[in-house]
Parts: sequence; C-alpha cells; structure tokens
Amino acid sequence: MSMAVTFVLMMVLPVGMDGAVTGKMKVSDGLPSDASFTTVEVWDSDGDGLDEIYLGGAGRSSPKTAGIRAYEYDTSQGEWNEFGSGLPGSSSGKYYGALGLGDLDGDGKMDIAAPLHTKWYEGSTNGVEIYTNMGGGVFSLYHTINVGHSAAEVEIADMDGDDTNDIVVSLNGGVRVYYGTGSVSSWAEYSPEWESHEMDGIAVGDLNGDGLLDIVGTPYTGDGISLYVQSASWTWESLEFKDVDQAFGIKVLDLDGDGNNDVICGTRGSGIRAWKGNGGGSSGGTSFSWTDMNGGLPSDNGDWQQIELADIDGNGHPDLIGARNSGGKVHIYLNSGSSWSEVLDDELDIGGNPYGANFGDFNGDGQLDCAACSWGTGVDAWLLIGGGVDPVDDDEPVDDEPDDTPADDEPVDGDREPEDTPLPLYVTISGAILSLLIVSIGRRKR
Ligand SMILES: [Ca+2]
Ligand SMILES: [Ca+2]
Ligand SMILES: [Ca+2]
Ligand SMILES: [Ca+2]
Repeated sequence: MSMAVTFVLMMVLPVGMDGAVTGKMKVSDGLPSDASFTTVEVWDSDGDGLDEIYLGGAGRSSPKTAGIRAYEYDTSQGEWNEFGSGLPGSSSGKYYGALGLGDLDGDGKMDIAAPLHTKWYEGSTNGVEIYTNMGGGVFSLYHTINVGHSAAEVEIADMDGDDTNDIVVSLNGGVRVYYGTGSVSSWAEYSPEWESHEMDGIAVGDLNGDGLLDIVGTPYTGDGISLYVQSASWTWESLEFKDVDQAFGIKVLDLDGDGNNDVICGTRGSGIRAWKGNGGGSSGGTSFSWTDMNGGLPSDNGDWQQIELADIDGNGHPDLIGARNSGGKVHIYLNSGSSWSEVLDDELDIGGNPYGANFGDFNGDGQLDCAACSWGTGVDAWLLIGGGVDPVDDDEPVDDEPDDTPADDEPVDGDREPEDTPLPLYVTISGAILSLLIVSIGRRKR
C-alpha cells in the first residue's frame, strides 16, 4: 500500500478498522450535573453532522428538574452548549416521560412530542405536548393532545404507511395511537384495547412484514408484555407475548439479521431479555414463535430503564446501551448476531440513579458515541474510540433532516471523495481503491 493510500485512509477512517471498541473519552463539560432526567433522545435536527441530545426533566425525587433540555457538542471548544430555544424551562413546573422525536408537520424538520408524566412525577395536567421546529432548533408549543392519563413514552412513526407520521403513547392504563391527518392540531385516535395496568416502555416496528407497524408495551406491574398487531390499517389485535413481572425500556428491530424483526427489553427482576421473531409465519401472519437470544446479557436482577440499539462496531448487527438505575452506571453490549458481550465494563460511570442512555455521533466523525442521564447527577457523555463507521442511528429515518441546510446535501464523507477534482494519477488510483474499500465497509454494516 502506497503512502498516499495510507494517508487518505487515515483521513477517512480516523477510527479503527477492525471493529473493536477500544476506549472512551468523557466529554461532559457544559452538561448539567445536579439535575434529574428521564431519557436521552438523539437527533441531528439542524443537519450539521452533529447529533443533539434531548432530555425530559424528571420530577420524582430531589433534585427535580422541570422542563425539556437540548444540547449540542462543540468539537472545537470540547464542551456542550444548550441547543435551540422555545422548550419549557426550569420554571415551567412540567415534568416529562420519554420524548418522541420526528417530523410531525411534514416540513422535513424534527419536532418533539413530549409526554407529561404525572403519576410518579410532580404535576397534575395530563397530555402529550407537540413542539414544532421552525428550523435551527427554534421550537414552539403548537398543540397538546389531551390523553387523559399520566404518559410514560412517546414513539413517532408512520404506523399505517400513508407517509404521515403518527404518535403512539404509553399511559397509566394502556396504549393510545393517534394517526396523523396532515394537521398537527388534528389526530385520529384508533387504539388497542385498554388495559388494567400501567404501561411503561413502548416500541413500534413491523413484526410480521405486512408494512403496518405493530406495538409492544411493557408493564410497570404485572400482566406481561403487551403485543398489539395492526391487522388492518387503524385496527388492532391483541396477542399473547411474554410474561415478565416488570419491564421498562423495549425495542423492536432485527437483532440477528435474518430479515424478521425481534424484540428486546430491560426488566426489573430478570435482566435484559431478547427474543428472535419468525415474522409471524407469513406476511401479515400472527403465528408468532419466539427464540431466546440472551447469551451474554445479564439474566437476573436489573432495574434496566432506557435501552437503545445501534451498530457501533460496523458488523451489521445493532449493539445495545442500557441504563441501570442501580449501581450508577450504564452498560454497552456488542451483538455478534447470535450473542452479546459487554465492552467498557464498569467504565461508563454516571452516578445517581441512571435512567437514560443512548448512542449518537456527537463530534461528527462517523463513529457513534454515547450519552446517559440519571436522577440526581444530570447528564454525561463519552466519545467512543475504535469501532466501525456508522453515522446513522438505526432508529432514525435519515430523510427527516431539514432540506434547506447546506450541510444536508453532503454526506459526512462528501468532502473526502477525490473523483470530482483533477488530481495526480496516484491520487486518482488511490481514490478508486478507497472507494472500493468504502463500499465494502458500507455493505458490511447493514
Ligand atoms: Ca446538529
Ligand atoms: Ca401515518
Ligand atoms: Ca405488521
Ligand atoms: Ca431477526
């Protein structure tokens, strides 16, 4: 390999090519340390290649933190700054569950659906507040959906495939689905059957390959995990799934790469549990069977709260980060496609009672990093070192970024492609080799 190729590769691949996550660097300057938050959500809403973090304030135990906070990392200063404006602040008296992020008004910009959590937090006014984004993180409260119950988590997704995003929310008593009509102030509610118990985490995804998204919801107490299949557009069928005494964070995605979506959740008493699905047996089918994929995951105890998954080592399988509200730490498990292994064991120490953890690319180098929040000790973030190159969080549609941002037109590595510029022959040849390498790396991660 020539010097030129080696040099260009160093420019393009500042992180290790072997996929190993070799370390982390804590970068928490500018983040609150004496505060309490529920979850960490991640999005690059201004399209500058740097993911922001969004946090709902928790209001159960001191220090209670009212409002919603957003931060973006400044790579040149090595510190976080508050991002945007218009979100409720510390004097709002409002406390939130897990925020939903996504485009709700169809302008291509990320909006926020914020569930008011009143059962365990301070506050008595129930609702899901919709903050629309005028661009650059200028938010305003546009509408509140009257959900009538304490709300825990919101997911934003196009449940029925009509190209308009919809809102799913877990409540103290069940799950409600609000289908988008094209207006942020008008929603059509068609929900699964009401339950008798408090719903905590929810996840959405197509479990049987018919293009209609399905829902799983975790119980704060009793009665197991709920599974609702959307049997026809706006119509719900409740199916048997798995029994756990108490569970919190849950996700639907393909863990083993067989093309069928799977389910993984964090529990209070039985660790983290993963089940591989069979796609319901046929397109739109409900003959589900589930196979454990728990090897390497903690199998007992827990108090696992938010869990999130993204491919941080570029092997094509989504890896897990989870916040455990006992022990003061968050944990990362790499996914081989069939089993799990913890990395950075005991190193991601946030203190307090950790409730939130997520991956995001905070310094724009294409390598996913991570952030966490707790009740008591605020927010921490770490730049991950090593790993593969995967700048896209699997949860986030890549086409929801603003269209009017110049940076949006350029992929992260857009300025590294040498083809457009007349260059000496050896650089052109290097570029061709490099392009092949990029293509092969890019394919490896999906
Ligand atoms: Ca950004
Ligand atoms: Ca829709
Ligand atoms: Ca489906
Ligand atoms: Ca699968």
